[in-house]
Amino acid sequence: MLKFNWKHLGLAAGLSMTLAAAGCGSGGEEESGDSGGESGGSEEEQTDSESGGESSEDSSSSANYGEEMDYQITGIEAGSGVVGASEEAVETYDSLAGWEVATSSSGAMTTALGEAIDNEEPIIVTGWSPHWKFQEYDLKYLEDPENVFGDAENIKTMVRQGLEEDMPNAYTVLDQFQWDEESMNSVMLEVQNGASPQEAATSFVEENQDMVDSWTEGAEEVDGKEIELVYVEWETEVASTHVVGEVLSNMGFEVTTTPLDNAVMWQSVAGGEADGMVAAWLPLTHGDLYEEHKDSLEDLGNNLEGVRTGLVVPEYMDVDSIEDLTPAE
Ligand code: PBE
Repeated sequence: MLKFNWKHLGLAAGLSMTLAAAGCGSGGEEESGDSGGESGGSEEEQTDSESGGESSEDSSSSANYGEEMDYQITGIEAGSGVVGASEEAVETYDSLAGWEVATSSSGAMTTALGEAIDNEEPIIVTGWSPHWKFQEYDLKYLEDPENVFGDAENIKTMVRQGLEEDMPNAYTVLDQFQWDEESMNSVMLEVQNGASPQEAATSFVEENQDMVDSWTEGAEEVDGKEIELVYVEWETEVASTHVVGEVLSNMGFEVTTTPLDNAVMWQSVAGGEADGMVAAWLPLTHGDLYEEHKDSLEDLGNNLEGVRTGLVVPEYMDVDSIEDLTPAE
């Protein structure tokens, strides 16, 4: 049913919708090179290898970074909160005057990050945790003295109004669903290692029955009732949505999980086309979307505490703060 309503949502979400319809994780990089996102050319290599960790060269090497990166921050999907915050950082910090946030996809961002690290080139990405990039690479968040990216935040569950009456058992589970970073990481890691999100969710649920019991407590099984959960294809949300979906499916629900563009995800739950989502990063990352839709949604509270976003760079870069960067002009 959601499909028929997409068009009425009236958002310029064409690209993401196409990717979503293709239904595959971080695919679509080739379609998303709209405004760049590729790390700089190869001629920068020499400059950078000279700067390898010499603190005496701090100022000169950080002065070169901007130029080497073409004054571009490697972003992800255009509608994501962390891209919005990064654009605000560009407005806020004098050190980022003249910089641009190049939007692409989460998959394209991690590819660019991996390539830059292979070549020890400078790169700044719009980052967040939990994310496997921190296990895979030595990375650091740039300090954000103006607090544009906010403090640690939480991921919350939002459902459509009326869900409690229509599907009290699903409501109970969504209300009680809460886990921790380690659990989420374990599912993300399995997916990263090649399992499908469905397989990873199935084994997580099998291996964590106690946790699952605490989510389903007081909820009764149903007989094939349809429920639709929406999400965005960020690894964190792929993991949580499939785990909740698996739990509901084991209770007898016919679960559909639909990947969407961020703004469309919020709008579909607020409009009642979808039943719920477990992907709301608040108070800051999705703060605008929450403000826009909060009167039409039911907020079921945190499902994961202590997440974070910011500008992330490889450890080998001689910058610690956003203020250490140099403006383009
Ligand atoms: N993220 C992951 C999202 C929320 C979840 C940080 C990429 C965003 O920026 O909107």
